[in-house]
Amino acid sequence: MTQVVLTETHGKVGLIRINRPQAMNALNAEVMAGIGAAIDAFETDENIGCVVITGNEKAFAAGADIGAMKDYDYMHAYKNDYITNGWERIKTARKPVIAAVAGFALGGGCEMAMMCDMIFAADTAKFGQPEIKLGTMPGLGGSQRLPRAVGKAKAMDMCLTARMMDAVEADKSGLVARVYPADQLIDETLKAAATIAAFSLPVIMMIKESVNRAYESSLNEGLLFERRVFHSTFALEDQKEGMAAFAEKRKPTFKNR
Ligand code: CO8
Repeated sequence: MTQVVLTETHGKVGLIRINRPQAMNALNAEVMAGIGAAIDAFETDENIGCVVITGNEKAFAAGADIGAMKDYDYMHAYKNDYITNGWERIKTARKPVIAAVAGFALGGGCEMAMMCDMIFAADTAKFGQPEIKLGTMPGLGGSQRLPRAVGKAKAMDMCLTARMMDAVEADKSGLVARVYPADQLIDETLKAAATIAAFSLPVIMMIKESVNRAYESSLNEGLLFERRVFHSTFALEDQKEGMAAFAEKRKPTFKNR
């Protein structure tokens, strides 16, 4: 049987590939469980410092699997808390997760990309929340994360007209961190992930946690959180090593503690 989620490690980087090419990588419970299991494994692996999630050249993921959900009724969706259990593992990952998006990232695919800490896009990437065309709406965070990423006007436009945003517009609008020619996307994303993973793991995690606070708290609460976490870095051997190495004009050797 084909595995719908494949994993590889590249040095200190864990790579997760969604592998349902015949269905444009549409997301179903099996795919999400596979992604969850891969994240669990990379989170517990001391050697991994950053995770990348990607699809294939045609699609990151073209949404939730329409075939699987088309006959659900309200009671089924509500009672089973559809797309909750097992679908949001990325959100709770403590190591950074980068989405490397080529081709379509639509509906749940766009939402899953936005659940990651940042998106690197191929010049072929197309983002959209076209659920309205199916008589439904974003359900995995699209109506909340998209406005925070691109502003209310563009988010309304995309969710209400179902239009897609290409890589140039996504870059200009702040939805993606970087854009690369499609054939360089994975290499460049892995390179950036390796850069991150070479730093001190506790510091990586503290920075991720602090940046995420910017979305989840008031400015003052976020500033206080940042200040306290910053103070705590002075308890790290890696802070001593990083600053000593700077003073001694040498490369630091971080021990992740
Ligand atoms: N679900 C199931 N199968 C899909 C999906 C999907 N979302 N998208 C594509 N496929 C299948 C097609 O049915 C087709 O299968 P087959 O060859 O057996 O007919 C195959 O993938 C190839 O697709 P196309 O022939 O349509 O390829 P095109 O290049 O012509 O078009 C598109 C590509 C534009 C991506 C087109 O397939 C499309 O519009 N797909 C649907 C996009 C969409 O509406 N996504 C939103 C889904 S709803 C959703 O995500 C709910 C969000 C809330 C929950 C989120 C949880 C993750």
